[in-house]
Amino acid sequence: MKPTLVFATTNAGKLVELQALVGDHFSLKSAADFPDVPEVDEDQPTFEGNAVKKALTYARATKHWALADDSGLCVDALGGAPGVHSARYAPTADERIDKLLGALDGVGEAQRTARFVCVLCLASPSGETLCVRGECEGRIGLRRVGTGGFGYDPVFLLPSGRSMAELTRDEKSAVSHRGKAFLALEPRLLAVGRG
Ligand code: ITT
Repeated sequence: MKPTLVFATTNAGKLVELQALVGDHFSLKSAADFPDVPEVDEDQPTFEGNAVKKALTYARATKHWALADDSGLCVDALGGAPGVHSARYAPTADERIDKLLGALDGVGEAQRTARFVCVLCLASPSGETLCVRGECEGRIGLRRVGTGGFGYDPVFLLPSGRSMAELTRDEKSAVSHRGKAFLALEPRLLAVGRG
């Protein structure tokens, strides 16, 4: 029987990407399957801090292995913002993109460099944690391109010139911050999956 792994996330976009990566090895659940677990206040100053907090909360409360993803977009011309505040930069995904494009109004192409960062934290029911980080370099485009992915993907341009939202799910995982973090965690996850 496959062990249970709880994705400590309420973000449907992350869930779809992570499901494709680990679904073969685990019986997967998400935060939606555990409505009694209180919402985690993501008040830590780092991606690592928030990822550990989310993973430990779910591992301890559910007594299962838990995996959390804390991620965001760091824009050089904005001093690394929105960073750990990416999900709360504005109320909706559309408004977040509008705010970002507005903040970069007048900033030339060469200065629009940015990176997506993802920290994955795996926590055991007894409270041990392992964190890995993945990053993806690119720049912020002048307008939205593409309909795939989620969040800031339509305005994140890869070195190829394509936006993240133009990639298929598998193409995105091959280059993305989340895909890279997952690769670093995969050996440990597979060992947990074997029991
Ligand atoms: P959980 O905490 O429940 O996992 P969340 O959306 O609040 O969901 P975060 O606090 O980690 O997650 O915020 C991450 C935000 O960064 C996310 O809402 C997007 O706006 C952005 N983001 C992260 N990864 C992204 C990706 O692959 N493509 C586009 N935007 C991304």
